[in-house]
Amino acid sequence: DGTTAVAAVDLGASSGRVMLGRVAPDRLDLVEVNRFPNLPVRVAGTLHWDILALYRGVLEGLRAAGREAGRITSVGIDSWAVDYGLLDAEGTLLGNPVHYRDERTDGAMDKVFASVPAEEIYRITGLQFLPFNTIYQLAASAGSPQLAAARNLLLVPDLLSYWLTGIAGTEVTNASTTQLLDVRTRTWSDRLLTAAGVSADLFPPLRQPGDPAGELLPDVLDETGLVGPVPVTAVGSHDTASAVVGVPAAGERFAYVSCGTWSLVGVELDSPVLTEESRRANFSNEGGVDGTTRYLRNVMGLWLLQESIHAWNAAGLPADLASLLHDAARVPAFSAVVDVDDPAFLPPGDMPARIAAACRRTGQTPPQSQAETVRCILDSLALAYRAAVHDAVRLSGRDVDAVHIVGGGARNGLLCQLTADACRRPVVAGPVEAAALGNVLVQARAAGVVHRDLRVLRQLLRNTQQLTVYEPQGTDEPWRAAAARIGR
Ligand code: ADP
Ligand code: LRH
Repeated sequence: DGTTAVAAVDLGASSGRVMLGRVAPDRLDLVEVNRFPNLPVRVAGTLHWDILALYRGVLEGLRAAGREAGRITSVGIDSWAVDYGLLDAEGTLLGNPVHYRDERTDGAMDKVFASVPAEEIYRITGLQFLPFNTIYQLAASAGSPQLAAARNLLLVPDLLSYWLTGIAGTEVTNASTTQLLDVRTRTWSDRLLTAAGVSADLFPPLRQPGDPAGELLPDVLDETGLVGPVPVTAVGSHDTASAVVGVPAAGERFAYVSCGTWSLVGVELDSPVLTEESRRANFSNEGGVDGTTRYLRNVMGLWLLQESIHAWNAAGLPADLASLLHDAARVPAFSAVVDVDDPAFLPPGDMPARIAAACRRTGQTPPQSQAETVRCILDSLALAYRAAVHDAVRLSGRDVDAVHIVGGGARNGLLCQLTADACRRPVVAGPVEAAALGNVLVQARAAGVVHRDLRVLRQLLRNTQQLTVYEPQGTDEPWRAAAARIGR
């Protein structure tokens, strides 16, 4: 039919999926061929990713993609950032990758700051300070037999790519989230590698989105029923980098909320902002596709909602997302708001109880029902997006006319409307699968199927994907008052 078929593997913190993309210069279709839950496992007190279950989901997805399309021109992989597997001298995985929400990084930041001050780390990396950045995970496991035995460190998408191809590399957008990369040169910082207690040769060679990343191994072709050769292509392997490619913006005056388990809120720039003010606002200069800067801040995201539903289900209370959102739209706004970025919300646990405690701490009556708790979460997320968009604009000097919401949160009409109201700008919601689409597009242009220019790729998204616009309603006043209640 004149289209080229590529498979995009996109692993989020809540689910993984393999999507089949069919692309031509004026066509972009995406079908989900496999989706699987991403369920972490606590073993001996440590929270791990179930990496083999994820890999099985990838293989099953590739098989399904082949059945659907016949021939697959390329495969690309993206996932959540910062986490990694360690390989020994024979290339065997040394233990399951540890989850970034595991508490082993408690206190690790201060350990690193003792050798390199935070100000200097920011000048080198431009990265926001999150307790689970790879640099702190490594510092936390310094001196462990596992790290001593390790010959290679592979970030999660690079690990899966290694299993598929036998070739090890480090894709640069995801490498930028380690806080070990120099933001200007986009190469490893010796000073920070030393502070983390590792040497540069732990990392396989850097590769850029669009670079070839090997071919499926014979055993993988057997497992998946695909007919070789099937090349693997490096994409923006950080899911957020692929999601930003997948933002259907016209021009450059836009902000985005990549809205899934996390909400990543910011703008796209040509060059990093490394000012002291930017550091104090904890803004990140993450590496984007085509050398762009993803100038953004992490907001705790729909994790708060996912984990509340989890707690209610565990307590035997019925809690399904659609009816909770329906009910939340019918309870009063701003009854209570919390600072969603309070570190108390980071680890897994009883989120409704933590939210109630945060309300009490700030002199507010805690939510009295599930619907009120959900409303509190959504009002509070919109409030955090408002602050992050304002900070991004103020610190970068890039004014924005619209806020794009992509990812699963684009399906949440109440959240989209609240975001439009809070940011005082139209919200364009969709696509839901922006990361997979960004992944597909970077593969398609490496295959020469579509134009190289990001703007042309985004035009293709606007022409082919279903988008919903939410116009701002109400005034800024209640938002300002709500922000004041939590001191923001
Ligand atoms: P991740 O990539 O981090 O796993 P996703 O982008 O898949 O996350 O988004 C998952 C989130 O999207 C869910 O936690 C949920 O809040 C939201 N979501 C998914 N489907 C719907 C829906 N039909 N209505 C409202 N929200 C939805
Ligand atoms: C979103 C994400 C985000 C990171 C976090 C660890 O999935 O990649 O950009 O900060 O996971």
